[in-house]
Amino acid sequence: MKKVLVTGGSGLVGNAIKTVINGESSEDEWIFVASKDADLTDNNSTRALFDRIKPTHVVHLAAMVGGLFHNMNNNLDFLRKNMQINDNVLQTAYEHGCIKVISCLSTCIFPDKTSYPIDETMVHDGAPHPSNYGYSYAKRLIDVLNHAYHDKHGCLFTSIIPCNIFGPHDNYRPEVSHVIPGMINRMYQLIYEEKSLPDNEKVFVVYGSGKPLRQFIYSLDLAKLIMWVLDNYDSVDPLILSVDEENEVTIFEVAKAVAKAFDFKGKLICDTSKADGQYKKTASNKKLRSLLPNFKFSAFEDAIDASVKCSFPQLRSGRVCMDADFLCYWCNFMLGVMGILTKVS
Ligand code: GFB
Repeated sequence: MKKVLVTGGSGLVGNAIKTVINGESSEDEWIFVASKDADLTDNNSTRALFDRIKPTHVVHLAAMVGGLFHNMNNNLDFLRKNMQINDNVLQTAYEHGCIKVISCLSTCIFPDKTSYPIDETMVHDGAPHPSNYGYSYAKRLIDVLNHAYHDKHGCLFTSIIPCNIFGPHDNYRPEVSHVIPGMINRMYQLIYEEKSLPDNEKVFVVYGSGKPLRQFIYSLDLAKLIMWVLDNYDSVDPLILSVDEENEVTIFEVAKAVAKAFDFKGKLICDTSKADGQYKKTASNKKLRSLLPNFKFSAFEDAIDASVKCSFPQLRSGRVCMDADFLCYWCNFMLGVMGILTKVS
C-alpha cells in the first residue's frame, strides 16, 4: 500500500485527483495538503509536514502558478518561490526515503525558439519565452535535481510536463488566472452582472490577437494520467502529458467554445493592446502514446462545457478561488451527469 502525499492538493490538479480517486476503489492512502497546512518555501515547515505524514510517494503539484500576465509581472517571485519549494520538497523526500516523487512542470518551460513539435529531449535547448522565464528556469531545475538525486542516491524522482490545464476548481481571479478560467469569469460577469445592455448587444473582449495556439488538457484526464504514472512510469526522464497536436486550438477558438457553453448571444472582439505571449508551444505526446496508445482525452468542447457549469457556484459566490468540499460534491454531481468520470483503459 502506498501513502501518497499530494502537495498543492487544493488546486486545479489536486482536486481533479481527489475527484478521480472518489470514483475509484484504491487501497492506497492519499493525503492532500495545501499551503495552509505547510509553507513549502520554508525548510523546517516542509520537514515538519513530512515528519507528520511519512509518505512513501509524493505527487508534487505545489507551485507559484499563474497565467501570462501574472508571469510577465512577477518573474522574480516565480523563480525564487518555486526554486525554494522544489528544493525543500525533493531534499526532504530524499531524507525520508520516499520511493517515488512525481513533479509537475509545464510545456511553457521549453525553449521559445525551437523546432516543432517539441519533445522531452528539448527541455534545456535554449531560453524559454521571456514572459515566463522565472517559472520556466525554476521548473527546469527540477529535471536537473531529479537526475542529480538519481546519480548520487539512486532516487526515482521524475517529472511530468502537461500542456495548458483547465477544469473545475480553477483559479478565476483575472489578474492571476490562465486564459480559460479568465475568460469564464469575464464572460460570467458580462452575462450575469452587466445589466445595462441587452444580451445580443454585449461585447466580449478576447485579450490579445486571438491567434496564439495552445494545447489544453482537461484536469480530470491529467489526474488519471498522473495516477497511471505513479504506478507504471519508472524513469527519471520527463514525460509530456498533452493532447494530440491536431487538437491544438487558437485563443479565439477557445473564446468561441466558452461563448457557446454560456450560450452567449453577443459579439467577440480582440484587444490587440494586450500581450499575446508565446505564439505556440506545440508538444509531441509520442512518448505517452507509445506507453498508453488508447488513452482517450475528453473532447475539448465537452470539457469546456463542464468547466463552465462547475464554475457557477464559485463565480456566483464571488469567491473566485476556493476549494470547499461543496465544490467536490457539486462537480462530482455535474461530472457524473455529463458522464465524464470514466476509468483509464
Ligand atoms: O493561459 P495563459 O494566460 O498563458 O494564456 P500562456 C494566454 C493567452 O491567452 C495569451 C490570451 O495569448 C492571452 O493574450 N488571453 C485572452 C487571455 N484572454 C485572456 C484572459 O482573460 N486571461 C489570460 N490569462 N489570457 C502560461 C505560462 O502561458 O501557461 C505559465 O505563462 C504556465 O507559466 C501556463 O506555463 C500553463 O499559455 O501564454
